[in-house]
Amino acid sequence: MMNNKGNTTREASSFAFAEAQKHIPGGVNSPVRSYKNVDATPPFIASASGSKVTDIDGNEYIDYVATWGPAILGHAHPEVVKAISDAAANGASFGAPTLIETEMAQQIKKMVPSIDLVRMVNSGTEATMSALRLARGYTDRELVIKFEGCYHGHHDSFLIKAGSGALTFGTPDSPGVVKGIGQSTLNAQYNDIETVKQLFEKYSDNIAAVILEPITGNMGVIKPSKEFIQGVRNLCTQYGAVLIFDEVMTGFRVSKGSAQGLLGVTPDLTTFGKIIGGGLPVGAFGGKKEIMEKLAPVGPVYQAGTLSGNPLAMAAGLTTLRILDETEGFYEKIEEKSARLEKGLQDALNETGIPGVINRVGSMFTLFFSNDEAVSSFADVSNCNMAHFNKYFMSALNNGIYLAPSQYEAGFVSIAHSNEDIDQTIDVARKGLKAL
Ligand code: KE4
Repeated sequence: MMNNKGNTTREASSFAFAEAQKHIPGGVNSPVRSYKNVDATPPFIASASGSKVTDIDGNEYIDYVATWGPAILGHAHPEVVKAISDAAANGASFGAPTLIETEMAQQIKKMVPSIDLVRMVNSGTEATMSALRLARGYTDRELVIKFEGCYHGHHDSFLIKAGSGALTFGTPDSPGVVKGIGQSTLNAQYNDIETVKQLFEKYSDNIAAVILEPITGNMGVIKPSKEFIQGVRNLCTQYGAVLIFDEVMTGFRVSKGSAQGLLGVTPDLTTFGKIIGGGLPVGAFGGKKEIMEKLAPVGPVYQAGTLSGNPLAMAAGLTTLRILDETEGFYEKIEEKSARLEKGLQDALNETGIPGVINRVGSMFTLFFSNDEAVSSFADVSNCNMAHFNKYFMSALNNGIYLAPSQYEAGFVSIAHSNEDIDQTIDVARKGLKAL
């Protein structure tokens, strides 16, 4: 609730955070939730419904974190809630094959034609880690090229100049990552095909895979140039490296066919997460039959998981994907909402004269506090005015708008966001920009 200064009070969250820090490192189960880089107390969320989240102080916020992407239908969608509760009534997990796992695989294949076979796991990290091992097993090569600022989860091979929380906390090379593993990871620059060419010319047939976010979200939203994304595809084909699109965030977010459907570039393997779990812990990796069949129990590359494909996560994820696939005009409608938000934010930037760039693809967006004309590289993001971001973020939070607490993240619009939500967001944004 608002105090007499027109700010939300978060007293209960402050107490809860102090208590949580006695029992959980940093009081959180994932670092970005700690608000450490914005030096504030994170609201402890009590519930969520549609486009809103409510904290334990009773403050309601219009939500653009969307639990970091999954909540494209909005929170507590009735059909998803029912699917989870119906599944739970039959038992949470069996550790045995179930019909719904096949239905889930069929649904993913229907929406993403590059997938011949797909394996379910329990997180995006597990998906990318497994996809990399598979690519190494398939090619009998070791090196992987990733891109500075891209984040693929916290697997050792990827915590080298990673994005998202690793960037936010300035720990691009996390302690504990075994030197040898780090040496098998090469970093190129996003949207700079020359840096990729140079690595292939130098390491040629030692490169097992190239992994990238086909549209980034973990250094904020950055679109690939056609020359870059097609160039990466061509180099992988030329040198026999496996091209992995990490679509954990973009999968079913930016279009029904994911980023690969939008960009018209086909990877060899794709990783998924977030939306395909409908809010429950799920990841997946899939792609060409000849590669996927190297995976145990068919082939020699081992990968496993106690709760992989469990009935509750499949129920939540399959219900979500079917709604996305079968609702007439779903993506057109969410595009309209997202474009309305983008236009309003751009108008607010223009009116206040605050330097900023908005990058948006479908319902994922980032407002960069940048003096540049465009933000299309990790270097551009690194030049952003972080002091402006932090002040803007706090103003939004104190006025009921729930954003990701880092310039290196994406915001997400759901189908549940109303025009009133969006117009209120724009008003609050204008107020925050004016105060900079
Ligand atoms: P998880 O292991 O967190 O499910 O997924 C890792 C991952 C892999 N690939 C991409 C493209 C991702 O965006 C992610 C996770 N995204 C972050 C948010 N930028 C998760 C939030 C967090 O770390 O708490």
